[in-house]
Amino acid sequence: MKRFFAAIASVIVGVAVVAGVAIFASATSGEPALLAATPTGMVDTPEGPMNSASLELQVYPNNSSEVPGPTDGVNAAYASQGWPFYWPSTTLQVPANSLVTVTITQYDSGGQLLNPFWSRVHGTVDGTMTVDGKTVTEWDPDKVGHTFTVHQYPESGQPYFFLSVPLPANGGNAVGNANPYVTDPKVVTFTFKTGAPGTYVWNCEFPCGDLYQEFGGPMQQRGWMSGTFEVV
Ligand SMILES: [Cu+2]
Repeated sequence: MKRFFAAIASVIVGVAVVAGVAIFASATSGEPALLAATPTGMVDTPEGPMNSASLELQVYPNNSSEVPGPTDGVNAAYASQGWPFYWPSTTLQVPANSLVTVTITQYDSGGQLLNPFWSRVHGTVDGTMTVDGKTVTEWDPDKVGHTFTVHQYPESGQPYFFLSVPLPANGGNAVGNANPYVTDPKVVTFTFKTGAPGTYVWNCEFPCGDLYQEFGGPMQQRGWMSGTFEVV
């Protein structure tokens, strides 16, 4: 009988630990609300007519009264420390088998990438992006603010997908905590094709965080410099 109660007690403790970890993880992960691309109708492509959609994001050097950024749970600490973040969400969704155009308005400063691979555009139509209306295939690796880099989970059950663009750095008062934000942010646009549905992750490859060669802290935090990228 004693053994029976000990077994029951250990199961209850086990369940409590798992539930506790789940609650802690969900409370601290701060998964932002879903941001789905806006459908923009059919367009002609060399492969025939295709659905299209658009998505708009901003990158800020720090939160402010103008743009609060994520503030729930663990995010409150990042917000008070003035880390940069993608906005309005890092939980992104785009349609499958479509031509998707993303516009990112970049208000932050920057510096040198650790690896110049990330200074080049990868995975867009024609391998290009535009910066303030000008078409380019790369950016000076010493003047990058952030990158938007979508990649595959290490699994083979879904289509391969890889996309990466560098976001040019601003100079001037974008350095450090900038309030007000620069009035002439860098506007980056790029277009890519999606295939069959899949679930991917994205992050920034510029060392803009804390710890681990500045790849820790907000760099690995949903709502800041990483998120999910769903093709549906
Ligand atoms: Cu970054």
